Amino acid sequence: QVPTDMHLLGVHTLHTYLPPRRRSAHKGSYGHSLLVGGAPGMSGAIRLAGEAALRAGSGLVSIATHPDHAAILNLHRPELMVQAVASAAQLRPLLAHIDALGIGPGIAQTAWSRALLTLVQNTVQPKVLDADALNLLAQTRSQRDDWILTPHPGEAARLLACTTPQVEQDRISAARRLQHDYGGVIVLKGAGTIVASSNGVAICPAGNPGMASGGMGDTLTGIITALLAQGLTLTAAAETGVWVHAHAADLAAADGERGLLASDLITHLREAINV
Ligand code: NPW
Ligand code: AMP
Ligand code: MG
Repeated sequence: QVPTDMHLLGVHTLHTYLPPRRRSAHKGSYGHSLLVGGAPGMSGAIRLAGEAALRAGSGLVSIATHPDHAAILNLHRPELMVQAVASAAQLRPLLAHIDALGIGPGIAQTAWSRALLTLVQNTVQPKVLDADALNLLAQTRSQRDDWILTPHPGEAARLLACTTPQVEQDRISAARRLQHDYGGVIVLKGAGTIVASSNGVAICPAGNPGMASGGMGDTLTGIITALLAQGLTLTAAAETGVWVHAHAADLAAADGERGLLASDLITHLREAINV
């Protein structure tokens, strides 16, 4: 028997939470997303997050990234705005003009990323923390009600100070414990992604093992950030983003699961979010 506080995600999730575009809409109607990340060697992660945010319907998308590669980050995707940030002081002015932010893809664990996270985690906008932002959070263990954390089982284990097999053994309990310990909304990724909020738990039946390739989680960060920027609540953005991400991957897997790339998911995102 399914507990009363549990439900499945599906196309109804998208239709419930994401209204059709108004005829009089303009780009300001759909929010400005900021994606923060991309240490040297991992610029692709934040680029994928930014592209996914564009395809998930954010009116504007900015990326704040390491100065080493900022100048080339929007190559072949000129809709992306890119700012080089060498320090938290250079990131601060960008925060005045955005509606939601996502931090973590490819950000690594350095003095630079620590400083950016410290600034960003205290902003008023709703936010998504992923990847090494979560590994940094595991060291400070703070709690907020305005963030979505998107750990894969390895990151969840670090946040809970346990092992990955312990997380995988009872994924629902692990997601609930993360929500209890860190607040906000938790997206515990993997086959059958779980979204846990203080209102209950949702499970995503969509998605496929073609998604077991680098960069897939980075695109999810971009999608959920874009939905927050469009004004969805934390739970609505997390549930809708998880389903749309998995559905786009299922559309992309029509050509085969083996060799499926995060870029292929992005190619199908527009179709997935307009069903
Ligand atoms: P294992 O191997 O099974 O024991 P890490 P990362 C576990 C960036 N990227 N079920 C797994 O455990 C990211 O944004 C950049 C079970 C493994 O030990 C990050 O910033 C790219 N276990 C950074 O790289 C493309 C699972 O977690 C550990 C699991 C590091 O991210 C790639 C791996 O996690 C990448 O996105 C599952 N479903 N999933 C780019 N193009 O720039 C994961 N694990 O050590 O946190 O490293 O996730 O690769
Ligand atoms: P990350 O490990 O951060 O790159 O995230 C991987 C993404 O791919 C998450 O959204 C996972 O839920 C998804 N994913 C990975 N493997 C599978 C799988 N076997 N079935 C469904 N989704 C998966
Ligand atoms: Mg990841």
